[in-house]
Amino acid sequence: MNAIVREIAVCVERGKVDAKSPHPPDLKGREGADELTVKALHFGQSPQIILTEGLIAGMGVVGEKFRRNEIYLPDVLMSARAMTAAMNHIRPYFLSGDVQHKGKIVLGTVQGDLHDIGKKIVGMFFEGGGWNVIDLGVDAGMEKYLAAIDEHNPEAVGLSALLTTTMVNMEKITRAVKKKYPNVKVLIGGAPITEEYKNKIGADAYSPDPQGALEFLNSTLV
Ligand code: B1M
Repeated sequence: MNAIVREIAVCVERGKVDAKSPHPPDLKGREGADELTVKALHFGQSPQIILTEGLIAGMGVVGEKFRRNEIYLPDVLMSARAMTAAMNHIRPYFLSGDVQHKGKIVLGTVQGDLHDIGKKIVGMFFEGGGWNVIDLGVDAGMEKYLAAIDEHNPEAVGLSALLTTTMVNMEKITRAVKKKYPNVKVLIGGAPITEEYKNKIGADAYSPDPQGALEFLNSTLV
């Protein structure tokens, strides 16, 4: 793997945001995810590789360490900041040149859940694939989804959840959307979600990754 991409993964893993950041102390003064991502792009590194082999790989290690109690919530938060700083630089590369959008999708992280990194990546893929994304942010409940559908008249809604305790909130939102707007497709995803769960709650599709989610929109709605 490219050395800069490996360094970016380490910055996400260690929560090193940028050169100014004093955290972690042993990397003080060194470039962080912010500067290294700019550098990698400058040297022609593919944004896709930076995303998957740098950012997502680094965050995978964070998740493992957090699960084993080797790091704590403030460390995870710093890693999320480092990842967000880097994503701000690669996002423009995922944007579609299409002026004419294929359609609209309302996207959010469900009620009670504050994890938004994966949802933002999925949104980036949708935008890159020519879809107009209405992002409801995090902690979005049924009323927020229904109001957004009413206002924007989208072809689909996307629900993301990262916690086993919040994925249950997808059911209420899905059933309300399908009842009031039967033609609007409901697509769900996030680490704890499965195909069985999708069937149980009556959603139209589940994808474990952004590529599959985009494929669903393109194959079903275009
Ligand atoms: Co939290 N957290 N967290 N966390 N966190 C997890 C999810 C956890 C697995 C960590 C662990 O124990 N190993 C665990 C959940 C356990 C469970 O329920 N099964 C956990 C926990 C317990 C918690 C708290 C409860 C901790 C606490 O307070 N004691 C708390 C809950 C807060 C809340 O939401 N109410 C909490 C808080 C946080 C932070 C705020 C510190 C931070 C989030 C910051 C942010 O998002 N802005 C955070 C983080 C960063 C993580 C981990 C480490 C990384 C998540 C992430 O960004 N992954 C995570 C462990 C892990 O996942 N390895 C963990 C990278 C991202 C690219 O992947 O989000 O899976 P992901 O998205 C993927 C796919 O899932 C898919 O595509 C994305 C791109 O590849 N996808 C979709 C996602 N949404 C989709 C939608 C689709 C289709 C595909 O269609 C619509």
